[in-house]
Amino acid sequence: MTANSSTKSAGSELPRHARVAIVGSGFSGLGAAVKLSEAGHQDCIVLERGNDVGGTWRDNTYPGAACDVPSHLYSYSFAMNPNWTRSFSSQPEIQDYIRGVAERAGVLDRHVFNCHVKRAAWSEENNRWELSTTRGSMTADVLIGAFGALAEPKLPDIPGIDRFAGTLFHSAQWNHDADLTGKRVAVIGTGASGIQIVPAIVDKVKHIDVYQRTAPWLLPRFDRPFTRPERWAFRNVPGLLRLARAGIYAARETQVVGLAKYPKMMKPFELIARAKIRFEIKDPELRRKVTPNFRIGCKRMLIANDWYPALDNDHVELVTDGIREIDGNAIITNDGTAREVDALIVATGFQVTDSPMFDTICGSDGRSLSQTFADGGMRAYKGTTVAGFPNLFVLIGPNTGLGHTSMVYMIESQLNYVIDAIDTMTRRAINRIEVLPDVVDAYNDTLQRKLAGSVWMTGGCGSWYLDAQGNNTTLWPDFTFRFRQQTKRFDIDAYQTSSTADTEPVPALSGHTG
Ligand code: N01
Repeated sequence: MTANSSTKSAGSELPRHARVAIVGSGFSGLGAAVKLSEAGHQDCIVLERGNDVGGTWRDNTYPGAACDVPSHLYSYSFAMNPNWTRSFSSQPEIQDYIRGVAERAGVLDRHVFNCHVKRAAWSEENNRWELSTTRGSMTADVLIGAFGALAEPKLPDIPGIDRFAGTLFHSAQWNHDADLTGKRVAVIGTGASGIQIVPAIVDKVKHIDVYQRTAPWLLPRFDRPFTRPERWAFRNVPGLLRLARAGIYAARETQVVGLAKYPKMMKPFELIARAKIRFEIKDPELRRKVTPNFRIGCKRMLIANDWYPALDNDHVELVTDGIREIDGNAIITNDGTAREVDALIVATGFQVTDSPMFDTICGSDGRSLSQTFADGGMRAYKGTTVAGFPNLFVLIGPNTGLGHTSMVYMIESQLNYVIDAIDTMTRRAINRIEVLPDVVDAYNDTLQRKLAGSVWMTGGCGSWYLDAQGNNTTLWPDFTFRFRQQTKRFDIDAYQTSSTADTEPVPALSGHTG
C-alpha cells in the first residue's frame, strides 16, 4: 500500500481555522494528535497527504519490510501492545498497530486525508499560519510539522536512469503489480531497505545483480516469534510489558557510549560483525567485497541473518564497480560491463537533510526552511523550534535522529515539550512564541562539540546522517534520556513571546467540530 492506494480513509473536511494544524500522520503526527486530545486541546486537525495514518510504515510495503528495533520498545509508551507476534515486527503488523492506536484514541475524525500541504506561511499581520493545501486553504495558530525524515524517496542521479527500458521503482514506492517471478532484477543500494528486500525476493527471481556502493556492517538479528505463554504473560502479568520495554531500552542505550563518546569501544561489535562474515560466507572474494572499510557505527549498523546467505547464491552477483550509466535495460558499470535486467529496484534512501517540505514552510521574513537552513545546515532548538518561524514545532527535527534505538522515544520526548508549550500559551494567553537566535546558536554549538568526537564524524564513512556540506544535522549525540530531560518542560525563557491582547479574534471553525 502506498500513500495513495489505501482505501481505509475516514476523516474530516478541511476547516477554515484550527488552533493547531499537524502536517503528517506517521508515528509523530499521530502521537501529537493523541497527546493534544488527551491534554484537552480538541481543536486540532491533521493534514495527511496519504489516505491512511502510518507515514513511512504505511508507505514502505516492500517484501521483507520489518523494524530493526524490538517491538516492545518500538511503540508508544501510552499504547503498549501485549499482542506483538514476534520480537521484531514486520511492516504490516506495525501499520496495523498504528492504525489501531488512531482508532482507539478516536482521532481519525480529526484527519483530513489526501491533503497535501503545498505551502504554509507565517502571517505576521494576522499572527497565524496560512496554509494552502490540495483540499483548500486554512489558517492555524500553531503548526506542527510532522512530515517525517524518511518520507521523500531519494532517486539515484545516474545518467540514463530516466530512460530505463524495464520496470523501475523505489523501495518506498513498491510496485505490487510488478511480478518479479523468473525475472532478472537489479537492486541498487545496500542500506537497511536493500538488505531486507534482496533476501525476500531472492528465491523467486531468475537472477539478481546487487549494486553495492559501500558495504554495511551487519550484526545478528535476534528475531523470533513470541510463544503463546509469553503473549499470555504480556497480557496478564502486571508490569511485565513495561519491564520488557525497560530492559530493551537499557541494553540499547549502552551503545551510546561507543557511538557518541568513545568510538574505540565499538571494537567488540566489529569483531562480532567480522565473525559473522566468516561464518556466513565461504567465498573469500565475496567476503572481501562485503567487509566494510570504515569503523562500525559510522553508518547505521544493520541487523540481518539472511543477507549474506542471500548474496552467497549462484544466481546473485554483488557488483561493487560504480555505475556509470543506464542504457535501455542495461546497467553499465565503470569497467564497461553491461548487465541487462527486466526490473530495477532503487533502495537508495530518503531526502532527509534536503526534504522538499522545507521549501513549503515560510517564516516571518518570508524565507523558507530550506533557505534558512542553506547556511550551515538544518538547525533548531531542542530539535523542535526554529528562529524566524513563530509557533512552529517540528517533530523529528534537526539532530533528533537515532541509529541505535527507538525513534518513538524521541518523538514522545518532543511531544512532552510541544504539549507543554501549547498548554503554556493557552494558560498565559500567549499567541506568539519564537525561539531566540542566541539560544539556538548556543544549543547547536554544544551539539556540534559533542558530535565532533562521535563515530559518525570520525569513523571514515559518508552517510545520510551528514548533509552536502558534511554537517551532522540529523543525529542526537547523547543518551536519549538526556533529551527526555531537556524536553520535559517548555522553557519559555528561551523564547520571545507576545500575548493575545493586540490581535484580532480568531474566526470560528467551519466544518470541524473538534
Ligand atoms: O536508505 P540508506 P535505506 N548509486 O540511505 C546506496 C530506516 N530504515 O532506505 O552507503 C549507488 O540507508 C547507498 O550507498 P552509500 C533506517 O533509519 C529502517 O536503506 O551511500 N548506490 C546505500 O547503500 C535507515 O537508515 C529499517 O554508499 C547508491 C543505499 O543506497 C533509513 O531508513 C528498514 C546511490 C541507501 O541506504 C534509510 O534506509 C529500512 C547511487 N547513486 C529503512 N545512492 C528497519 O528498521 C544511494 N545509494 C529495518
